[in-house]
Amino acid sequence: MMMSATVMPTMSVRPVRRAAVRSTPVAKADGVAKGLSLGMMAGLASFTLSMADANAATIKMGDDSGGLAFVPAVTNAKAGEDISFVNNKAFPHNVVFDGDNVPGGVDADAISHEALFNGPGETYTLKLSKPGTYEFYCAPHQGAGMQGKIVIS
Ligand SMILES: [Cu+2]
Repeated sequence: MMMSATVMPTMSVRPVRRAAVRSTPVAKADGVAKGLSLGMMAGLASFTLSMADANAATIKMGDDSGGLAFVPAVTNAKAGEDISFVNNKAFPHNVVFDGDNVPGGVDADAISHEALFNGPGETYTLKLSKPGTYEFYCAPHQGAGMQGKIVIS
């Protein structure tokens, strides 16, 4: 009973104070608040973008000038990270992991994408959980040396 009696007066004072502050510089105060929250949102957006970049690797199939290559030829990634092969130029391409050149116990067929990519931008995303070196090639262009490596740490 005593406590609620002491709390009541302070609670009734607060709305009065706020109203007094707002009555003079309303526009300015709102402008600052909006600017701040927009800035914070922009910061948050760029933070999440950079986080996404840090957790994904992209390998182009065909270099930008139409060369028969995976770009980059060697990709370093972390276990469990998204690794995306993106069809770029000079397709059709595919991604065949070499059973003799993947870490022991890894099923090379299961991580390969033998179906051909025929359209620009077609993407194959996989995750590799076992550390080590994974070598792959493009079957149609193996003779031309279209091959690459992923090193998982
Ligand atoms: Cu190819």
